[in-house]
Formats: sequence, structure tokens, C-alpha cells
Amino acid sequence: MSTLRNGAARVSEVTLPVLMGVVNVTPDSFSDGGRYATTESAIAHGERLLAAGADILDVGGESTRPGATRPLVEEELGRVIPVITALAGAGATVSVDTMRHEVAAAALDAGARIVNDVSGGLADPEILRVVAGSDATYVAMHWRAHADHMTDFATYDGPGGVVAAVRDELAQRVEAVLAAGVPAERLVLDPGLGFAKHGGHNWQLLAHLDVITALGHRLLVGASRKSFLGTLLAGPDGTSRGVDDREYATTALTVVLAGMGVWGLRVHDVRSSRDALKVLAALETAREDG
Ligand code: PMM
Repeated sequence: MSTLRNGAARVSEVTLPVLMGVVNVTPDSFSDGGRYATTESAIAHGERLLAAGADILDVGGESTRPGATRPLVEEELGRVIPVITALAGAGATVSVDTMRHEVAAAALDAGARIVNDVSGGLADPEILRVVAGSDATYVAMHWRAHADHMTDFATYDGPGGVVAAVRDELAQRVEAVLAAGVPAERLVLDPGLGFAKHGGHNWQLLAHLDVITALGHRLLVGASRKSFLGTLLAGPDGTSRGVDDREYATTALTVVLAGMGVWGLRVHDVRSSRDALKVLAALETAREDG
């Protein structure tokens, strides 16, 4: 097994995805809100994720859970910049999960190499100029509205439903990103599971991911611990499975999505996904050896 320039591991003809470990420096994220809200706890968490096999650490200071209100720019900067400075300074490949150009610019100055923008440049188009003026990779996710009212936009009634809508809306984002001067090889697309999407929409997107792949860009997918998995695993009384109890389902999706050739997976528990990818790598090596 060799390591490619983008950090992905190539095994024979199969390229396994990179693992992006989540470091949410927020008091209110759905999956881990408040656990790593201090600089020290966030840095320690990032170090644990690296030890567990993360290729990238995704540091974010704004919760995007449905209904969340936005922090001030100063608050967001105060949350992420010290964490990025420490983790990038220690040699980690860091991405910043932000929709704001001020935060993206400061994060790149602090050593981040990827800008993960869940709005794909819609929340703050100026962010594209910041990325274009750097050598950073840009993740453009499918997004329709801020978290406080995104569920109002979870309607996909056109021909082809959610899959065609996400494809077409991402294609428009690609045009805007390229027009701003970010080269195609620095662009990664993300279908945005759970963002203005109900459970069934997420499953449709996962089942037809090839339609999004056909846009011709690398894909990142964030399914980890999301509520559509809680719904899938609901108890007999219909109660959604708790956020901490969705790890096996997340790992199952890691295996499936690796088989679909995605470039990256954004996960909270890096160890379980890394173990799963090691299984795939061992199988591929054994096949190669005959
Ligand atoms: N999901 C969340 C936050 N950031 N970024 C990308 N690129 N893709 C995602 O699916 C995504 C994201 C929300 O999850 P969290 O609250 O656990 O971070």
C-alpha cells in the first residue's frame, strides 16, 4: 500500500478515502456539542483523532444543527484560531469548517490547508476570493439556508427529486467557484447530508451518489452520527437512537462509501472508520497477491 499526494491510500486499483476527523469547538453541535468547547479540550481531542488515524482535522466554531443560531464572527474566530494554530503547528493537516471569509482567511494564516464551507459560497461569496488567493483546497457542500430555517427548504418536487436538485445546485456552485478563480483540482464537492434534507432525501442521495460523482470532482461525505441514522435505528416505540449510539451504522456507511470511490469521509469516531478501511486494504492486498 502506498500513500498518494492527497493523503488517500492506494491499494492496488482501489483508492481508499481520507478520513476527516471532526473537532467541533462549539457549545451546541448536535453530535458532540459542548464536549470540546474549550481550546485545551479541542486540541486534546484533535490529538486523539490523529492518533486514531485521522488524515485531516476539521475544526469548526459554528454549529449547523437544525435551529442553531449563528455565533458572532469574533466568537467564531476565538473558538477556532487557537485550536488551528496548535494543531497545524504540530504538523496536522487542518481544515476549517466555516462559511465566513474572515474566518477562512484567519484560519489559512494560522496554518489550515482546507476550507470546508457548508454553504458552498452562498452564505458569504467573498470566501471564494479568499480561497482563490491561497493554495487551499475548497470543499463546497450542498446548502440552501442557514440552520435556523433550513428545514423550510427541504422540498425537492422537481423532476429527478432530491438527487437531480442537488446535482444541479452543486453544478451552479462549481461554476461560481471556478469563476472566482479556484482551480478545479482544488475543489471537493459534498452532497450535504442532513442540510435542508429529510431522512429519505439522505438515503436517495447515498443510493445515487454516482450522479453527484458524475459532476467530475472529488467527493466528501458527512454521514457520521446524523439523525437519519438515529431514525433508521429507532427503538420499537419509535424513539430515535441516541447520537452516541449510531457508530456501527456510521462505520457501515464508511465501508459502503469507500467502495463507491469517495475521496473523503467526515467522521466523529475516527478509530472505527480507520479499522474498517484497514479491513478493506487487507482484502485488496490479499487479492493483489493472488
Ligand atoms: N456536517 C456537519 C458540519 N460540517 N461539513 C461537510 N463538508 N459535510 C458535512 O456533512 C458536514 C460538515 C454537521 O455535523 P456536526 O455537527 O457533527 O459537525
